[in-house]
Amino acid sequence: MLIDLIGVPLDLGAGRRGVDMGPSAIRYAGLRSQLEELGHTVIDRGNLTASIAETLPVGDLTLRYFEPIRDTLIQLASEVDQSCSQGHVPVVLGGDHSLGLGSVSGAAHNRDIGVLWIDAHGDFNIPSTSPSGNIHGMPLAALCGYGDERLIHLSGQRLANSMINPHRVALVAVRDLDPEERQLLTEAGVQVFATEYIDRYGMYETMVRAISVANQARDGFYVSFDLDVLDPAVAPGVGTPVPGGLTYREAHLAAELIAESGRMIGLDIVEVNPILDDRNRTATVAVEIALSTLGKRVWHKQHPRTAL
Ligand code: Z70
Ligand code: MN
Ligand code: MN
Ligand code: MN
Repeated sequence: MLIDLIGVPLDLGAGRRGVDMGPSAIRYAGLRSQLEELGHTVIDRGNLTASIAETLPVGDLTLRYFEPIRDTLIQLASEVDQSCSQGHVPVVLGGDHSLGLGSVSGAAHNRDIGVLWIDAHGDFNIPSTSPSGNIHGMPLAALCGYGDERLIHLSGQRLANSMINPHRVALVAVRDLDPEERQLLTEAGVQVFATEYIDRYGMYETMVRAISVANQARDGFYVSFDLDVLDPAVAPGVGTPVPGGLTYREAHLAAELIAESGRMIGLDIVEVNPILDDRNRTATVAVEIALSTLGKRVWHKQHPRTAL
């Protein structure tokens, strides 16, 4: 595969500083060299430009830092669109999860794609339901056409053909939803595989079903992976740790099944916060998971598939 790394040093969408350093931490953990060892060709496109919180007014408190976020997301959508058009696989290094609105919009531009959103949170708020006004709690809603018009039509014309069908969206391992966010997810028809689903059916069945939802789209699916989906014991370096997260092995199994589908068209790795991390452990796990989604296996690639 030809893989484009795109760094997005953005933290304006989060409630605290630090995830702007995520791209450096992930590169430092050896992403490029390990992808090359797997046999991929890697082009590191460097970092996009993002503004610094201390230099800016917050703006509208129900949509904090909207304008500088929009400027970065428009660049990102264009880079991801280009990467996909060349037949490459974009791997976006975050950065806060507001960037998912840019990356997925770019991947969906004139393409019919599903989305696997792997996250402790729903990221399905709109300004009137958000408890924080933080845009990283809103990107999935905006991708599905819910929320502030300025988010939905990020740059007017350019992203007009980028809407995601919520019936092709699977939310995996979610365990922290705001009350009205829950209602909105139901209304939209997003398939929610909460942690209790994983406890009942196991990670294998959960992922087979989640992938089959996202895979209904003609052109494959995009994977947006928020590191806070992992248990805080495995990934301490995130802004909003939530107990009861995925184990190291569940996360790797999810990634291996994604790779096995052969249908992933792009990947986000977001919300790594080096300030809160323990000796770059979270970035290191992020790299390991990225490698598994891109084909790394411990042993033989063939496993008999359980009928579901
Ligand atoms: C809450 C909100 C969120 C990540 C926190 C939290 C959203 N639902 N997302 N941390 N990664 O403010 O909308
Ligand atoms: Mn998120
Ligand atoms: Mn999250
Ligand atoms: Mn519906």
